[in-house]
Order: sequence, then structure tokens, then C-alpha cells
Amino acid sequence: MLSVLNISAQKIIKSLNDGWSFRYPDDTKWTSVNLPHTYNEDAYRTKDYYKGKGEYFLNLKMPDIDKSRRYFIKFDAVNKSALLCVNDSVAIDHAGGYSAFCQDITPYIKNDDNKIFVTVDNSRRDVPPLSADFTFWGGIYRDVWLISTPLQHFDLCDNASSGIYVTPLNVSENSAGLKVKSRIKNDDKISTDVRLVMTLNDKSGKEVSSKTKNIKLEPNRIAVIETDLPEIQNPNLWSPENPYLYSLTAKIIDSKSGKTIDSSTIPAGFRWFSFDGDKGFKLNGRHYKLRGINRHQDLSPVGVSLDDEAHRRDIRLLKDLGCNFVRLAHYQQDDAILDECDRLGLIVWEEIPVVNMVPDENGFDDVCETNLVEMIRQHYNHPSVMIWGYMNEILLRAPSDKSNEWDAAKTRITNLANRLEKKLKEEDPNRASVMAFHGTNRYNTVGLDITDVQGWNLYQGWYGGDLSGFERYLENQHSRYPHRSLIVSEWGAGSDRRLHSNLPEPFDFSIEYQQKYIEHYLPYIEQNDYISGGAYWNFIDFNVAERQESMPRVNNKGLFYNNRKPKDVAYYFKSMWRDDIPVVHLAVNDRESVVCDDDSLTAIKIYSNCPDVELYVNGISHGVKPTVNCHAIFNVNLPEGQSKLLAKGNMRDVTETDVATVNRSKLPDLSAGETFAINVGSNCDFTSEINGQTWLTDRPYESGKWGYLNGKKRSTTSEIFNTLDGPLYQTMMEDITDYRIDAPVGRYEVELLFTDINQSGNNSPYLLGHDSNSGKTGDIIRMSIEICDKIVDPDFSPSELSGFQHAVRKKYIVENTTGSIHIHLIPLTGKTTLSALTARKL
Ligand code: GCB
Ligand code: CA
Repeated sequence: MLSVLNISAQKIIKSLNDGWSFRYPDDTKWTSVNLPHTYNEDAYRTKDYYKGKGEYFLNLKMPDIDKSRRYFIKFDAVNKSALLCVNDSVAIDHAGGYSAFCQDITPYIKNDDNKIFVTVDNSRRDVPPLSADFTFWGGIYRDVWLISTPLQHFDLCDNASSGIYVTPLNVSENSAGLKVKSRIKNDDKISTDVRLVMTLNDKSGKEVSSKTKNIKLEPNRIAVIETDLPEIQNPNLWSPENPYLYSLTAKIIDSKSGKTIDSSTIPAGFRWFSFDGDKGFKLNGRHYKLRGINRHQDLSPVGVSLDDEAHRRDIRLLKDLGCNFVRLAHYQQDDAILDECDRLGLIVWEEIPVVNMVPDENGFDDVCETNLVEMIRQHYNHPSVMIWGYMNEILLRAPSDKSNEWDAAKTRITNLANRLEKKLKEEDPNRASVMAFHGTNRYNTVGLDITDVQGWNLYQGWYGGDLSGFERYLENQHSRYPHRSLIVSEWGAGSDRRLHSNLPEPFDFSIEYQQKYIEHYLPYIEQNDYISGGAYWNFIDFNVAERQESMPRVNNKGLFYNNRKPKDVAYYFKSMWRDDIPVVHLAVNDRESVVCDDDSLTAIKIYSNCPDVELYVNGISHGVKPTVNCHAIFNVNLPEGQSKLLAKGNMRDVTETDVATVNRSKLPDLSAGETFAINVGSNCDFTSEINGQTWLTDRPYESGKWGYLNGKKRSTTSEIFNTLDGPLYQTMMEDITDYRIDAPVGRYEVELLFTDINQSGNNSPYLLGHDSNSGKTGDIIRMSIEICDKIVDPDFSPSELSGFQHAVRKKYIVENTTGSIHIHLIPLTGKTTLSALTARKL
């Protein structure tokens, strides 16, 4: 999408998205594709997704080339690099997967058929990033445009910008100026006299300021014209609540004929802002907490090849939550996103993808710098943008201080940082610069304290430590470096709607732990002025081909599922952030069903910004409760089957309600032939999306019930293959010899689930120290299995059957003669293990 609305008939802009063909270099056949497109659907299936070249071809018919015009092709983004050939001539070789590039193709084209050939490469080592927690989708994944202009035109090839740069000057409540810098190209062989007419209109179209300049355009030259428009009085200031946009129209008018040759219209917004180490962020003189979320762009099943409406929808969803801020992490995003942020009032932090490391790779730094310049020039005019970033967790993959490689790595990192900081300020002294650090003090000691704002990505209580480690960390930083302006650039916890717990624990991926984590972090960010704000990680569950965890290939820290349906916890943010409308939400959507015994109470949580809320279950009130930290919990003895819930809140005499249904089942009745299923070794219930079965939280054995008699809990975040119910296997009891389910006598089908993780390991850098499995190897598990006093498998080894990290599911028909199904595991080699089990009376 083109950010500039060009209204002149002189310039013709059209998309070139259709009629392309694609092939991998080894293919003989072409497949027809439309853009946007990615050639990495495989990233949904495997960590070893294709990294290499992809070829795109378009036969561009140009039946009426006009010698008095110029023709340009503009690519909004191609990941990671694009070699563009037009009729067998190389027109451009563009490095950088997230920025646009534009090429004048006039010298290469001819009447009728033109061969446009683009070789894309998502494996280039000199193009950032080389390591990051997201998939490097290859392809021409944003719009492509054909633009034709008269010979005199605004320069489209200054890093694919519009050729016009507007800078608000001396903005106050009383007045505001506007500096306009235009680059005008004359592609003619003769000089031309033109007038550059710049008009600033308010939203209603009324002219509020203007200026005209007479210019002599020299042949084959670019004229750069900088002027200030007369100040406007009482500007309508841009802010999240009032995203007021003026528009600047710049016209090139032929002095002789008075005809408009080229024109461009650009939105302009007036605002000023500041950061302060103690008081945080101010916009237009008023204190604001930056209430934000990090936005990744992917959307299954199209990867990153979203259309503009899908991009815009994301910003609308964020606005609806009450966000006033978005971090576009970790890369430059679609123009549609920036336009929507301008229009709806979201303050933007945008960055280039220099993530995790600075490799010792020729040309890498140059590409980073070019990508920074492209981002700034392409998005310079957006009033929503206030912060430019250029590095994220750049020490994550750095060698240790003691290693021989550290000195060289440190030099590379700090050299690049200083170079980018300098460039950023040259390009745009009016925005704040930022870097995002991960939670280690090392950033304070290596010379990276060079930006206007420091971002900290903090995950205490997730990847390690406890929840209160979060505020301790920030308070420590603030007391040591009180002058620094801090933003919590990332914070987040994962969740998987199949996992639920009454006693949630860090890293269990339960819906409840994510809620607990968020309910701890957000109030602290909100209540402490020295923190400018925060950006939750992440807006959505997003694809990371290399990630494992409970949902392999998905980072599931989203507030929304990947299909943009909100998780319940999204309404916590909405309750915290919206005060213009009452918010009432029954937090039961993320749960398929509740299974519990007759006298168990079920916690029904309501997220709300109202002072109190009332809950009705099947029409009966369970009373009114005050909300604390934007939620209230009702412990309810739900009847069996479906219950209708209604929650009610009231704010300033406006009543809001929410309705939902919950399904409660009693514990399976073995005597009635129902299946009893247990998620052994886990504090969570697991509900399979394949068959709807709920596997109950494990417990120590009690007479008349079920449970383990010994063993130790173990868990892994490594992917378990050959199953779609991975979390069942990822938690287990180890060194267990006895498990019991007390049950009526009779014939049973008993199913045992195992996996051997002793020779696997999750190598993701994000997981080290959080995975009780990482890096470890142990003896192969081999055991003898006895059920109801009968040896059913004298020598059983899950890894020999299916391989390490593979699911094994074994059913046995057994005779329970004692009133208790007794599973007895005898170790032969390694430690015994059990991941889950079911029992069903035949
Ligand atoms: C981070 C990274 C981000 C990851 C995130 C996570 O700190 O900046 O790219 O996705 O952590 O989820 O681990
Ligand atoms: Ca388990």
C-alpha cells in the first residue's frame, strides 16, 4: 500500500500484484501466484524450512509506452533480498527484507511484452537478522506497484520515499510551523521552469497555510528545495484521543502553461513529546503512559503475505483494547499499518531487524545502515512515529566476557550501534532513538547506553526467577541510572488453551498462568511514573519455525490467537486501559470444558473496569463483588452440563453485560464405561483438540481416588513428534514405580503414554535454563510394565520403538480383580517414566 495519496491525474499508480509465476530454482515448472506471496508455507510444518532462492516472473504488457514519461516499479517488501531484472538487464539488487525499494525502469522497457524477473533470497548472510525468534518468510510478500510520471516529478527513488519530507516545527498549543523538503527530479534533456506550490489543508479541506517557490529545474538533475510554511495558529494537535490529521499537498506546476505536472498529498500531524527519567513520557505537554503491545505481522495460513485490510484490522484491534502505543517489532512494517496508526492515534516505535547478534559478515553493517535510512525516509512523514529503534537483545548471542571472541564481538556491536545512532540522528533529529535490552546488566557495561530511551525486555517469572523479580529489576536499574528513560519494551508469558490449572506455575503454558503473570506486571507499569510505558509481547501467537514448547512452531505469548480472536486476558488490558466505556468480560472463552467432582467449586473470573460486578448462573444471582485489579472471581458450584453465565457491571450509569456458556462435566464414571484420563506429572488439565478428551491434573494417590505413589515430576519444552497432543507427553513422572486408580473390578483397557527425552534437547536460546531437559542426556529408558499384577511388557523401551522425543501410546487389556488398577513400572535401564494414562471399563 502506498502511504501517499496521489491525486494528480499526471501520475499513474497501479498495483502489479497479479499474473506472476513462481518457482524454486531447481523447478522446471512455474506455478501461477498472486502477490503478496511467500514461498515458506513449510515454516508451519518444520523447523528446517526452506532458506534459499525463489524466482518470480511477470510478463508485463506495456502497449503504449510514452516517451515523455518515466516508469517506476516499486516493491513494498521482499524478504530478504531481491535481484530485479527487466528484459534481461539487472535493474537493482536490493538487500533488506522489510523496507520498500523503487527502481526507474524506463531505460529497460519496450513496447508490449516486458520480462520482469525477480530472484528472491531469504538466506542472505549479509542481511539482518541472522538469528531471531521469528520465521524469515521468503517471498514478495507486500504489494508491488507500477508508477508512471511526467519527466518532471517528485523523486521516487530516494530510498523509495515519496520525495517529500514534512517536519513539524516549534509546535505548541498556540502555533505550529512546517518545514517541507522536496526532491524534484527533471528527467528531461532541457531545463524547465516550474512553481512548487505547497498547501496545508485542515481536515475539512480548508487551506490553513501555503507557500510557492519558483524553481528552474536543470536537465537530468534533482533539485532539493527546503522551505518553511507560514506558521498556523491554534493547531489542532495530534494525540491518541484526537488523531487530527492535516494534509499537505505539494504540486509541481509548469510556469509557462500553468498546468500541474506532478502532485502529492501527505498527511501531517502536529504534536511534540518528551521523555524524562523520573516522569516518563509526555505528549503535547501532558503525561501519558505508553500503553502498548508489540506487533508481529504473521497470519496463518498466509505467513506474512497479508493484504492491507488484514494489516489495518490489527491496528483497529489494538485501538479497541485501549492501546495508545505500538512497538512494530522487530522490523519495518507495511505502510498500511503506519497509515492506520496515524488515523486512529497509536504512537509508534518502529525498528530495523538487528536482532540477537552482529555477525562477522562482510557488508552486514552497510545493509543495516541502509535499512535504517530506508525506514526513516519511507515513514518519516507519519506523525504517529515518535521512536526509531535499531537493535534488539543484541547481546543475546554474544560470546561470554571470558571467551577469545568477545573483544571482537564487542567492537562489532558497539561500532555498529554508534554508527546507527549517528545515522539516525542525522536523518531525523526530531524522534527518540531506542534499543531493546534483555534482562542482563551486561548492557550497562559495554557502551550501549547511547540511545535517548532504553527498552528492557523482561520475562521474570517466565523464563526464570519469580514475578516480583520484575519490579526489583526495574527499580534497581532506575536507582543506578536515574537519568535514563525506561520502557518495558517486552514482557509476556505463553499460553495454550488446551492447558488449565487451579495452581498455575511458570512455564506450564496454562491460560491461568499467563493471566497471573499479566495481572502482576501491568499494574506495576501503570503505577510507576519512572516507567514511560510498556509493550506486551506479543499481540498474537506467531509463527517461529524453530520454536518448540507446547505448540511447536508457535510463540504462544499472544493476547490474541493467530486468527485474531482475543484470549480472555485481552479483556484485562481493555479493562485496565479503557475508561470511556464499561468493560465486562466473562473469562471463560479460553476453556472448552471444566471437569471436576461434585463438590468442587469452579473459579469464574470476570474482567471489568467497573467498580463491582454481579454474576448470574442460569438466571440466579451469585451476588455482587468488588473488582480488584480489574477482576473479580466467583467460586461457583456449577451444575453438570451447560450453564448460562451472565455478568453485569455498571459505570457512570451505563450498564454492560456479557454472556457465555460453560460446560461442566463430572469426573468420568468408570462403572458406566466412561474414559478416565490423567495428565501424569502435570499441574494442568489438558483437553485434546483432536477428540475433546480432558486429561486430569495429576495428584498423589489417595485411597478411593487415583494418583502416583512415588516418582518425580519432570517436564520438557522439546517438541514431541508423532502426536498433536504434545503437552501430555511434555510433562511426566520420572523414577516412578507405582500408580493407582481405584476402580470397580472388571476388565479394563488401560492406555499408557510415554516418551523418552533423554537424548533430545531444545536448543532455542530463549529456553536455556527453563527446560529441565536442555542439553541433558541420560540412559535409554527401558522398563518392565506390570498392570494388575501381570507383566504385560517385560522389556519396553519407548525410544527403541519410535525414537527419542517421539510419542508412544500403548493399550493393554487387563483384569482388575482387587478394586484398584495398579500400574507397576520396573526399571531395566535409565529411569522409568510415565506421561499420561487412560482407563476404561470394557
Ligand atoms: C525476546 C525477543 C523476542 C522473542 C521473545 C520471546 O526477548 O526480543 O523476539 O520472541 O523474547 O518470546 O522469547
Ligand atoms: Ca503428562
